[in-house]
Amino acid sequence: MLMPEGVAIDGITGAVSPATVHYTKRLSELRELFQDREAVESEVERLHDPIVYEVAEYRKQGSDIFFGTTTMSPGRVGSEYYMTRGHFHERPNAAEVYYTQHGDGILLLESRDGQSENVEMQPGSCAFIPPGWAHRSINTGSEKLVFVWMCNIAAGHDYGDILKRGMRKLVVARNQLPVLIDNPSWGH
Ligand code: M6P
Ligand code: ZN
Repeated sequence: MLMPEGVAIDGITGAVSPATVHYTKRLSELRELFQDREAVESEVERLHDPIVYEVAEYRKQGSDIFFGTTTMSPGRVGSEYYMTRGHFHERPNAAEVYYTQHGDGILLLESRDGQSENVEMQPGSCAFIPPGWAHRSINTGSEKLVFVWMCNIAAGHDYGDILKRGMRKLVVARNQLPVLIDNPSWGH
């Protein structure tokens, strides 16, 4: 029998305690996400392959839900802000919830047929990600972006489609402020 347990989540660092999985994604692992590949290489060099985001999970076998945090560093590659890979869920009926604890960001969503939506991420905002929508988070602030997520344990991550076609919108800095623009290489 699974036993109840309190899990501490630090709203500033995103630390989950106890956590069952923890991983980091560095810029060199995320090269393909950014438009300006030369800028990626020079930032990898200049910042010694910085951590773009970290994920800490709490997952128990025998449960149908799991949860955790994603903690994103502030930063940009050229004019594009740091982002997660973005994925669809493999399971067609699997939704997800993102509850932002710290920082400022944009949650970009995209349906299979290319409809684009976005939800602001700021402390206290809780985003509902419906089944069938790819989701990518972007840190548009100058501090860490920390959010708690929760979804079905069997939701599954489908990265391939978003990696191949990119997302329809890019989030870029214009006069130091985030704006959404059309992705010129979307679908290519
Ligand atoms: C959120 C959740 C995780 C996901 C993470 C990083 O925290 O949706 O399931 O793994 O973001 O996003 P990605 O896996 O797309 O890089
Ligand atoms: Zn997801």
